[in-house]
Amino acid sequence: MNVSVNITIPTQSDPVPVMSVFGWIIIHQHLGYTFDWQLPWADYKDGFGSIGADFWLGLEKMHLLTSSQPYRLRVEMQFEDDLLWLSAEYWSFKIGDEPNDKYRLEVSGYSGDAGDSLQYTGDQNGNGRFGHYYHNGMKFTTIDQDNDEGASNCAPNRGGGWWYNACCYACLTCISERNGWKTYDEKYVVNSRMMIKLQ
Ligand SMILES: [Ca+2]
Repeated sequence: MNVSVNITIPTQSDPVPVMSVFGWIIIHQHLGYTFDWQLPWADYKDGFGSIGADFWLGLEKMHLLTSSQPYRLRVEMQFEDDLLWLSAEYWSFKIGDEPNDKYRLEVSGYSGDAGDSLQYTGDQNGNGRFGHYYHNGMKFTTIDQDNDEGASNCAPNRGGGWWYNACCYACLTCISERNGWKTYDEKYVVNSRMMIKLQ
């Protein structure tokens, strides 16, 4: 049950409208593949889209909220073909500041049925590109600001701004064949949303 609510962002005077689902605030929503997520740093910082459709709340607001009080993160995703909805939750979700941290991602306390694609360290045999796909602790990167661990910028070939490493195991702002949450499957994520709630 989605309802529109106004939230107050610490240090900002104007209330911000968002969609809320059972007390979870939607900070990102990606519906199908009509929206072009390849937007510059300024847009990812300030936010874009509309709350009932494709939507990004904005990194500065995410930072101000999650640095003022402890928040949880819930990611809900629908995959191609089987159209299953799966989820990944993190007990703690925090976005760093812009000057020092470039909106670094901090998550911990995973639970869910989609797998922990933000902290992927290779398979149980030690295979996989250990470390290259680990998103927790990464700075944010956009087409015009390369803060990722890859030799070049990960964003241009993948579609949108994200907490890339070198480059991604999870991406929810990418073009179809890159948009995924690969601890579940190699399938694309068709629809997704990220939501936060106070601990
Ligand atoms: Ca780079």
